[in-house]
Amino acid sequence: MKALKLLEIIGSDFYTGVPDSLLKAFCNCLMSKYGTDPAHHIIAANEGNAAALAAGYHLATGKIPVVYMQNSGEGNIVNPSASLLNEKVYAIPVVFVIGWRGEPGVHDEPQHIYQGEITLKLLDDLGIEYFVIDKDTTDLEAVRAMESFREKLNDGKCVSFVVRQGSLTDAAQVEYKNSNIMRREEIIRRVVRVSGADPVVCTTGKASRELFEIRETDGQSHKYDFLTVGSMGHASSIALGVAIFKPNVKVWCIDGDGAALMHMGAMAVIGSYKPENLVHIIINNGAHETVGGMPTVAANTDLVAAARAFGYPNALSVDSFEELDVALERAKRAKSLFFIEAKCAIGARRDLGRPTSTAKENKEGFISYLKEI
Ligand SMILES: Cc1ncc(C[n+]2csc(CCOP(=O)(O)OP(=O)(O)O)c2C)c(N)n1
Repeated sequence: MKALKLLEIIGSDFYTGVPDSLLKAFCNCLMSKYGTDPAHHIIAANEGNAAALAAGYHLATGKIPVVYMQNSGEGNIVNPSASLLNEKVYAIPVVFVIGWRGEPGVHDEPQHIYQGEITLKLLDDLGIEYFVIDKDTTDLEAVRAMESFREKLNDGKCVSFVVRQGSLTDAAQVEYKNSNIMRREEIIRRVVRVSGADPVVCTTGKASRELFEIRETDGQSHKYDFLTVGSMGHASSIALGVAIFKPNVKVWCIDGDGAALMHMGAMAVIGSYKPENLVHIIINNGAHETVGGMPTVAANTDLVAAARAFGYPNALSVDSFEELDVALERAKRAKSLFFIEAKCAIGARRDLGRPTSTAKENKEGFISYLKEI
């Protein structure tokens, strides 16, 4: 069905969430209809934040909000669903729209497989009734589903549309761009040129796919890299764990702005412990580029000031390859925690591949390498 039709059928005037490639048509409709006008549409830092923001909208207006997300964000809504929205607590009605990656029987990447298996079960456990939208769902069926949802919503219950791959169509064309010049893949190439044989923990999405391909084309081992293929927002904490327990090894974290914002508390903890051997790089394109380019708030956030405020002793921002190379060399030699924001254009190579080894092979190679060094 058409994404715009689903918006009409739900009929809310407030939407918040974290974008998803499977919901690209839905997100693009919201962007072309509302942009990021906070009266109607806010892209949240994480899905739990979106659920809480939706609760605030309901408290202030008495109306019913919509929270959209990829099913990987279900984990982030468990706590606010169970302890804020649930009818045994405040009974705050929310309509969730969830993209179903890793649906059993549909080929997908390793990070989506188990989450895909438990997607509906988790909703059951959270007491959230759902309707699955697939390619054959008619507008009338969606209208009927929404009618039956209304009764539940009136009782303060949450409901969900779970969207199968390829089911929402007719995306409004939205162009996402900024004025930065550096490309993410080239930034990563320069990071690994300087990091050499040091371990690298890389964030979720295309950054890890690009890192994998760079190692392939340069004929280097993948043993240096831990690819945080799922668990968006947690790469820097993984890197912190490695850095603390491998104090004589320089550890590099390649992070994304969307990911860093998602669990920004991690930076406060890193800045507080100040591991001397950690370099934290945020590639800031101000966008969730991997899932379509929808904006994050990072284009308007002073990440360097944030890092400094969190206690990082060295923090700087670069927006050219010359500055980046200088900053990376400084970070390599530094004897204290280092932060680099690399301002980046939105976009990626069309023919970008995916890791050809399994997640477990990646982990085992990384563990053996950490034992060696
Ligand atoms: C908890 C969670 N929510 C949403 C997603 C879907 N997702 C994968 S990558 C991505 C965007 C990441 O944005 P950013 O960190 O800025 O990196 P970029 O894609 O711009 O390189 C999103 C939203 C996810 N994997 N996990």
